[in-house]
Amino acid sequence: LPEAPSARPGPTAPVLPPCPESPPGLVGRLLIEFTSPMPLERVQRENPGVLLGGRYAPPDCMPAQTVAVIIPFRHREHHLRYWLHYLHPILRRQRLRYGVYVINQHGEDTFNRAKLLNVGFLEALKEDATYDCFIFSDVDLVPMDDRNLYRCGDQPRHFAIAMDKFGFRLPYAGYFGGVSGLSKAQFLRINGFPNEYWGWGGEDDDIFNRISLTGMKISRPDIRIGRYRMIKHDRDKHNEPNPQRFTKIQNTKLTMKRDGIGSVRYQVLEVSRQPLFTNITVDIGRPP
Ligand code: UDH
Repeated sequence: LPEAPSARPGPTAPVLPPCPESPPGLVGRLLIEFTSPMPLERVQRENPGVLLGGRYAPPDCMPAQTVAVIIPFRHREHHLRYWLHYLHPILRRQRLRYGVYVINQHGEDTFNRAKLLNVGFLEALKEDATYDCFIFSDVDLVPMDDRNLYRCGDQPRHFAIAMDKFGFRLPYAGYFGGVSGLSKAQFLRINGFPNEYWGWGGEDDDIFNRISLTGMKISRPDIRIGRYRMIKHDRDKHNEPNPQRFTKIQNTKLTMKRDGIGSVRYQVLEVSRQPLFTNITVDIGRPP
């Protein structure tokens, strides 16, 4: 494999000033719609500054963090095109140094979102050990406001707090689904995410429990800024609601010690650097 572009200046590059705390040039509320088809060629043409593998760094300043955006994925190419179309320009305006990783579950066994996110954390770090902030985003969620900054803070962050499908409100106080962000240290402190939630549901509540049990608190944007559009879709095959989820989330305190980033087993089948993202196809096994 050719060396990954690091989106970092080389040794001879001039020293850049630190990026400002609030990025200038944000536009605020955005018009997001999913009606016209979105060819990848167009997205590529409109994002010439994005390097192979979906890497980007602002040309004129040095960001404080390096952000890996991790997307759990299977058979959602059409959603991914919209996501790339909307997110790359937003992340660029936010003056982030970032890379986009699509973690593609191989085969047709039951989907496992949280395990894919664990894989993304480890594989992104293998590619660039300087990643210190991880944003975990579903492929079908697009922020409606670019002031919702995709970066990490002193507490784990929940970004998708006002989704259209929930009437632009949190569905419940402990909701941590959709789009979230943890620094490397925060992620390791909770032993990463659970690997044992197969099928739909519960894994986000388990992550919420892990955060609370380690004494951290969720940080959230203003409700007017944390708005999201979700691309409408039917339930996927092989991601049926997991009937075990209700009992499993009662036991996070016991399970989080043995099940997490320290115990994840998988096999990477392919890493391919596309113009707008890095695709990692992985065999994560199947439920016991
Ligand atoms: N995902 C895939 N492929 C799959 C399943 C899930 O890529 O086959 C990823 C994708 O990033 C998705 C995320 O996992 O955004 C979460 O899965 P989801 O979109 O199925 O979860 P959500 O709660 O929807 O958004 C549940 C089914 C809703 C059906 C509603 C019918 N009106």
